[in-house]
Amino acid sequence: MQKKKLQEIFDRLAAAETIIISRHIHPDGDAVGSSLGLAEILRASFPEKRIFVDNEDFYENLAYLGSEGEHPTDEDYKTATVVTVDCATKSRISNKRAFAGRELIKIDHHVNVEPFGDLSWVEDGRSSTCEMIAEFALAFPKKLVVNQKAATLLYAGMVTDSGRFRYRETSPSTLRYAAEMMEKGVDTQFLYANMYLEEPRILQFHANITRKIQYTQNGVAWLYISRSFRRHKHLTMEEVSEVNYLMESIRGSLIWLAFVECDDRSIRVRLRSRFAEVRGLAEQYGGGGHACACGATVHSKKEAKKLLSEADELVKQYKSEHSDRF
Ligand SMILES: [Mn+2]
Repeated sequence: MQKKKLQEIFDRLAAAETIIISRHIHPDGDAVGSSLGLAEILRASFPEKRIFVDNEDFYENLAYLGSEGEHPTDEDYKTATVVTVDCATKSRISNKRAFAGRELIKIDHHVNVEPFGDLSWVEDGRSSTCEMIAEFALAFPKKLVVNQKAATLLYAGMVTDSGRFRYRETSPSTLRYAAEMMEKGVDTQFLYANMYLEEPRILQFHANITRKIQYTQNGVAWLYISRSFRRHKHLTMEEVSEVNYLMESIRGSLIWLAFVECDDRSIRVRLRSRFAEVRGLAEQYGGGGHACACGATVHSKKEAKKLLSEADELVKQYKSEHSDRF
């Protein structure tokens, strides 16, 4: 079944003259790694094809992974096979022209809440889309070339989306594919220096904000970052959105949330958890994602409070049923 799917994808890509790759908006390491990584594999394997990566937003904080290069014209789309990677829904594709191609292939590891495309390979249990792209490439060793650059991009996405191989979706094959990428000469020291080193001003922000972590009765840890605070401290949305990781190792806090006020005053909620799943909760607030890492949006502090109390209820319930697990 799996083999047949990979073969089908390979056949369509091998037959295409032009291939255009897009990913989700507000990209993370997996979105950038899988889009640029797949493009690099296809360029190295099929030098005669025209391969583009086409998205409408950029990624300052991931610029070290490289840029997309030249973008396709409307004319290019007419004969193109479009591939979307790491993107669950149409509205999250960072490309309004994604459906202007001849056909569309969806490759993703989020829950398939909105199936789309002429062909799709979606497995929500996988730790990253990069892992799937690695599997795809390694399935055709005689035909697909994974060079050092492609391996570095895919490895970057595997490391970031799996929380350095800690999250529950990390499987034996995740590690095998990561090892295969390392064999191709990934410069892990360069990658980690870019992924995990902080500017002193960000460290200062983390120190300040850590003091402001609050807890609900049953241990949901949460932070609220207002628009004025963000502006006053000259922080970008991306910089403040990363505060979740400050709360991820608090004993007893099985769910942790960051509320971040956007410029339009809507409030972005980033939900993370261990053991107790939060995706259902995110979905109630127009969001989604993975079982233990997802996002949603609320429109008032009152609604934020409601979400918080529902998260608290989830922790309470989980703790009452699994007193041996945390
Ligand atoms: Mn991903």
